[in-house]
Amino acid sequence: MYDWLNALPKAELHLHLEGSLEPELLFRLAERNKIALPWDNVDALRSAYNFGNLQEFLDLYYAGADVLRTEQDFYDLTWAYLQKCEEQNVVHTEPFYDPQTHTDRGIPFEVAMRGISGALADGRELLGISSGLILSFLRHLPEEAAFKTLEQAMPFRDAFFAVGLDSSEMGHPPSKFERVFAKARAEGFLAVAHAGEEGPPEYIWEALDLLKVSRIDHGVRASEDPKLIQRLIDEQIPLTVCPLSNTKLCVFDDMSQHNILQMLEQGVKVTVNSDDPAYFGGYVTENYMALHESLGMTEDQARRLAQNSLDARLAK
Ligand code: ES4
Ligand code: ZN
Repeated sequence: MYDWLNALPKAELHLHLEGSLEPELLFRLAERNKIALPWDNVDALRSAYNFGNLQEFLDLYYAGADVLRTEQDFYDLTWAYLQKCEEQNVVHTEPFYDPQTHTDRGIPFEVAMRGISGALADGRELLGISSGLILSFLRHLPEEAAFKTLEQAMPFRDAFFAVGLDSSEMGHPPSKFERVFAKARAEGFLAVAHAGEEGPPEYIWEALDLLKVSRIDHGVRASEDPKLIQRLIDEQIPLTVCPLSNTKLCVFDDMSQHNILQMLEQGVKVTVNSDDPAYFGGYVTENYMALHESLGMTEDQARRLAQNSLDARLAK
């Protein structure tokens, strides 16, 4: 089944580039940049990948991202991810990156930008993988900081097709970013947002009604609200679901509890994605495989999920 799932042509629509930083590359970049790490080796770092919730993961994710310093580092990170895409027949990808994670530690906006965009361009040319980049705002920071980030992006307007919203969800509802999303949409960006991962269904309503998103990232808590589920079905609003992420971050106690196949059968446009594959134990094929093993996902269901991912692409 693994090989069959791997061979399915698919799109990945929920992937944080900083979350694809494998421990081996993290150590190599630390050495290249002469950065002392708090972990003795790759295994010690991997054994820290045990999370009770989203925030515990984010603390490690931001610490790991500190090894990314030069344009070449961002290129290498993105290129390693694209090679995985090629291996797993991901024919199209729409990755996020968080500019603030880097500008806030003194890395100029354009350093990360150029490294990432350069690798995506090479991915198009050399691997035939189409892509579009999503500029994602950190929601634990003030809206003012998101405005500043949008401003910094304007000289590179064409490098992005959408804005997104990620990081700590609880206490940081989409409404906090209504104005900056309005400005981004006025500039021609599409919008997506993480909502309903740890946060309540109300955050999904807000993302739809206030941020006017074209897609919801995660959205698994929608199933608590039948009216919301009906709207997602009626409007065919895609959800970018990340099964291994949800179990690693204890959104579901066990994969056997995951609701993605129930939502698929209800007619919700759900897709399968890896989120932060270096931290959550697998790339997109491993996520499909986990659904097969724990929920008995059939070949027909896998085909529909993969087709949904291709249908839900937003980048040209
Ligand atoms: C994230 Cl899993 C998840 N949720 C919210 N923000 C994130 N940033 C990176 N991974
Ligand atoms: Zn995410």
